[in-house]
Amino acid sequence: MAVWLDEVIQEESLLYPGHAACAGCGPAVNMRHFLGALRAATPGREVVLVIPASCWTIIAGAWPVSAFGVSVYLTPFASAAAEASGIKSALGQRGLGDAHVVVWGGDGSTNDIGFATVSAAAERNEDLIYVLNDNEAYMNTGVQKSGGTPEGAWTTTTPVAAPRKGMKKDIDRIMAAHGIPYLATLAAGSVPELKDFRAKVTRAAGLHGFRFLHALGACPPGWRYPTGQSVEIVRRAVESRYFPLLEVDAGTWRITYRPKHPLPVSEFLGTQGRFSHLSGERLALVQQHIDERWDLLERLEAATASEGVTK
Ligand SMILES: Cc1ncc(C[n+]2csc(CCOP(=O)(O)OP(=O)(O)O)c2C)c(N)n1
Ligand SMILES: [Mg+2]
Repeated sequence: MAVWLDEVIQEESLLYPGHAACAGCGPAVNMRHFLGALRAATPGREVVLVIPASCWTIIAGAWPVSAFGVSVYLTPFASAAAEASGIKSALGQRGLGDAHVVVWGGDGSTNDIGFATVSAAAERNEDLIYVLNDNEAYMNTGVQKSGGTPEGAWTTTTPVAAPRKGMKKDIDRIMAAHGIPYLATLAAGSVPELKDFRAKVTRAAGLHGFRFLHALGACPPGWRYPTGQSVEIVRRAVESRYFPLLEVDAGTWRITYRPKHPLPVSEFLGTQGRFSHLSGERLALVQQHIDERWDLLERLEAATASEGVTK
């Protein structure tokens, strides 16, 4: 008990209370657990957070104050992964190469505007942890559609009369195709999910090279629901297979959590105003796409497990 309390107190000093996130901000919960798990896995190792333009530019606070107990470096969208590569190299030259350099990039930044440098850093296998902080739209500028916005969703640029066409970019398969050492999805919706989340951060912390962590974070103003429901909504995202928990470790795909009785996806979508215009055929189509992606993941799991992996 005492050890557990001690860990929590240490985590308090990584993201301080009083930061500028909205009430109920899912990514703030993820940040707290990510930094806590990283610190617990590698005590004493410095952490440098590299944050492209996003809600987190604001949440971090304006100099000379900071909401973080770790170093923070703010960048434009397009250069975050390149600047992080440079920071890692410069720290190495100064004998500080042990530090974790972490990019915390939004879905707009990662899928769209900053993707060129993300892909290049992955291809060079830079020694970075890249966290995709996925709240499924450009939230800081008022909810515009990004490549990470899901099928059928309302945003200010995909209004109810013409909601998001096509499916969310499959960034996990795109990043895995770079042959990176480790990729995992993270969600903090329930205690088993949290254990899975923290185990994956621990795994990533112990590896070298480009590690990609894709964290789903619920956003009350952007997804349109009351602030107290963020954790339950993320739990439903996992239980409905809307957001599968998986990892790709040295090329081997693994679904890390299988809902025993998967919820219909409508039980996730129905919690949020951004989907309230969907019904009938549209809902059935979303369910079909969710089922197809799960089948694909199972095939990837079976194929990489039986054939072995060459890296
Ligand atoms: C090149 C460029 N285009 C647009 C902006 C304006 N802008 C700042 S934050 C932001 C939203 C970022 O969305 P995302 O990456 O998903 O992060 P979130 O705000 O959702 O955390 C935008 C569009 C910018 N800073 N730079
Ligand atoms: Mg976003």
